Amino acid sequence: MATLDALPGPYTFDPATTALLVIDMQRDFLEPGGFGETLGNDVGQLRRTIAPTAALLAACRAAGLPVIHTREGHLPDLSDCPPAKLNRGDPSMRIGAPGPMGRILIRGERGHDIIDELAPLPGEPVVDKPGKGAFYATGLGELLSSLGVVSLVVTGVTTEVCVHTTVREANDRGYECLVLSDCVGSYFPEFQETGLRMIAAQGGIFGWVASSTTFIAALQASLQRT
Ligand code: TIU
Repeated sequence: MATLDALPGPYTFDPATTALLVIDMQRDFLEPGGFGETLGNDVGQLRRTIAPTAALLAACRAAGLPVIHTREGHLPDLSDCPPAKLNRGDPSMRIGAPGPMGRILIRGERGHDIIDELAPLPGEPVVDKPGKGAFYATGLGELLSSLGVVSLVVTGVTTEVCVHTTVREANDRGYECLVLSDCVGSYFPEFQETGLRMIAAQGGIFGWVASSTTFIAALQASLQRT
């Protein structure tokens, strides 16, 4: 077992039953010229997560933790995209519209894929999800059960949208979630701060929050003891 300082209090996990879940580190959200920037967002707010997430991936892979990536996106015929999600915003920038890196948030397009810096290794599962949460309409729950995972270390973008939705889904399903503050990002600094506070508030209503360096140190210390 390993324990680390977190908010609202110590987070204890067993590396043998813990997985890293990296949410939606896709070009459309993170790269200049992508969907996120097209919507008027500052991708720099998200790009600061790349370096710490790369270090985290290296540490988790070295420790033998399962690493699972997700991507938000839709089938080319949009049959998995409900009208309530599709018919929002400027029609020229909607899901499925031609964007700077292919059709926006469509599976198979360049913008939909994960950024090169954090590319999945062969064998690492990539869960394609049509919603904001990673459990809705995916096989993630079955995958985690098959791996015997009970604790989730969650990173990715954006803090208040897909990370939050996924953590709430996971919390309701009984997973103990640790969100790493420097490895999650929002286009809006105030949502980043409040989003993290909401997770750890009320005694950890959705989970725990710590920095990636704190988690990596606890992970490596626990493995040295075994
Ligand atoms: N992955 C994810 O968070 N999808 C979004 O659409 N996020 C926004 O903040 N828009």
